[in-house]
Amino acid sequence: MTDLSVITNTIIAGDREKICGLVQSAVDQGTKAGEILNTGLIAGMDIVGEKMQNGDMFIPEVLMSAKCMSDAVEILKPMLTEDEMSSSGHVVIGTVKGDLHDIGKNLVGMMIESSGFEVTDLGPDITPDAFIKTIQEKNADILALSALLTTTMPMMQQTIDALVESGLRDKVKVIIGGAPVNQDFADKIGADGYAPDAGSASKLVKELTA
Ligand code: B1M
Repeated sequence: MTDLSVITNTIIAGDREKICGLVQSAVDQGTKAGEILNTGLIAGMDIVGEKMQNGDMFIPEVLMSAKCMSDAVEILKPMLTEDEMSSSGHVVIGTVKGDLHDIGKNLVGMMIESSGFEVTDLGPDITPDAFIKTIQEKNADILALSALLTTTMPMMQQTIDALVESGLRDKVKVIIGGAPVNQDFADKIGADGYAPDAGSASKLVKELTA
């Protein structure tokens, strides 16, 4: 039987050359796809998230781990039963209108997806209406807003206001992040949470949907 801790450690190391071979050999030896996913891969990404939060891993390394995770999931997808594939919830993410920065937001989306959520990433420069339309279409549980400019911080407030007006505010939790925002700002605009980095964001999403 495959030692799944080797897969966990390979995810943490972000070793894209090794991960697919290890996952395939675990499958060949009869380990269930769901077990490889949860005990091997997601466990690895959880540790990556913690290390990022503690400053023990940096953005390029985290990106390698997230890419490793995507490669591995592609192998497992056809073998996962509907139950094993069922996600922990749906997250709609985007950078608010007027803001073109998307590198941090992409990382946050990848980390959340790696921890077992379905993610619809709308990209940068997203209007409140576009967020609302997608939340309705996907029946989303979480709206994740990113902003990198002090000038686009008010757009986070406007997006939450539009959500209230649409009648959807009670159905979806809102989290925010990005260099110029903090917990005080999140409280002020009525968001449900703030995360300083991608690792904390994926932890926060889990807490809010638990
Ligand atoms: Co711009 N830019 N930029 N820029 N840019 C900054 C943000 C700036 C701080 C540079 C500076 O002056 N020192 C400054 C903002 C100042 C301010 O408002 N306080 C700035 C400016 C002024 C501008 C322009 C106005 C410049 C101009 O045209 N005069 C312009 C604005 C364009 C627009 O958006 N309308 C502009 C344009 C650009 C580029 C297009 C050239 C490019 C963006 C490319 C892209 O994203 N595709 C760019 C870049 C690259 C930067 C810097 C250099 C790097 C940003 C980045 O990607 N960091 C940035 C300076 C800097 O940060 N050193 C700067 C890496 C990324 C992984 O970190 O995005 O912080 P970050 O994400 C982190 C956390 O913040 C957090 O987790 C991530 C990972 O840990 N996080 C979340 C982010 N979103 C989250 C969401 C969450 C939770 C956590 O939950 C939902």
